[in-house]
Amino acid sequence: MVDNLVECPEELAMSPSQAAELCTYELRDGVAHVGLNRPRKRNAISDRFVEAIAEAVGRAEREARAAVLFGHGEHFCAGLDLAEHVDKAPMDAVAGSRRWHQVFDMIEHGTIPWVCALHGAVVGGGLELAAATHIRVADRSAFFALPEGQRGIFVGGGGSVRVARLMGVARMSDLMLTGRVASAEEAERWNVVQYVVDAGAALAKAGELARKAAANAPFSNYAVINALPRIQDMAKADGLFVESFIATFATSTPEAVERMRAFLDKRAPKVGRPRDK
Ligand code: 1HE
Repeated sequence: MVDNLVECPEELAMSPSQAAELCTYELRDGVAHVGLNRPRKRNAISDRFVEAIAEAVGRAEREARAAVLFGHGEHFCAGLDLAEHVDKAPMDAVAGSRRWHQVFDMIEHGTIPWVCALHGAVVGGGLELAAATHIRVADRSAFFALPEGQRGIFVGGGGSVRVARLMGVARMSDLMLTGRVASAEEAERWNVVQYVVDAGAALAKAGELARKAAANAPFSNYAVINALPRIQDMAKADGLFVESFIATFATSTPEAVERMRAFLDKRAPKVGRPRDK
């Protein structure tokens, strides 16, 4: 699934309890709930924290049909752990960035959909992490920034690809050049989040959305999170060609046949109008 996966360096290997301290994990109704758990440092992501995220993501992939990612404490995530990063040699910094890419790729192009619940700071690498998930819910306390320019660094967790695709290069350049901080409402208008809810309500909403996604056919979900973004990278004719093959394969699966029959036999619900939901 993940290209060129590099093993976790030995010095970063953690016991399950050490990883659990940094990332909480709970399986509810087939949905994994992964909580960033370093609130005293505003969930700033250190090398060990990246490995804890990798471990939780791997477990969710094995056990769940969908997952929710959220932050414990007052903020979703303050991005890269600057205290650790400040002393890094260039080769360690590049290896760290590449490891973020691998772990975030496990989320973006894995086998299950991820819904992110955002509140407080969604900053730098925190925004890059959120951008690797498939659906983002922000509560009204959430604020979005890319202060890399102010810190003298650059995005290194996939932001130049994922965040730029969500909000566009012009908006991303503005955030990075001027230190602009966006509200939850702006983030929704900019295509960064798909839902804005009242303060404190993001986790419940994310859980509700994840349960809906978990009820889909796993192959359909797999195609949405793996084929759809790849097709955007293709030429139009290539994308249409690939789409036909995926659609044909999906149609031939026993689960699709049963799901279509269930609708025809009136055993499955109709599509409701927006106000019915
Ligand atoms: C940190 C970090 C961090 C907090 N690395 N230690 N990210 C940033 O540039 C964001 C920097 N953080 C902030 O602007 C603020 O901390 C927040 C707006 C997120 C939260 O403010 P607040 O008032 O709730 O918390 P605080 O008092 O600033 O921070 C509490 C502690 O967390 C404090 O440590 P303490 O020892 O004084 O208690 C902070 O130093 C610590 N802390 N954020 C390390 N980021 C792969 S490339 C990605 C590149 C980036 O992500 S660049 C963006 C980095």
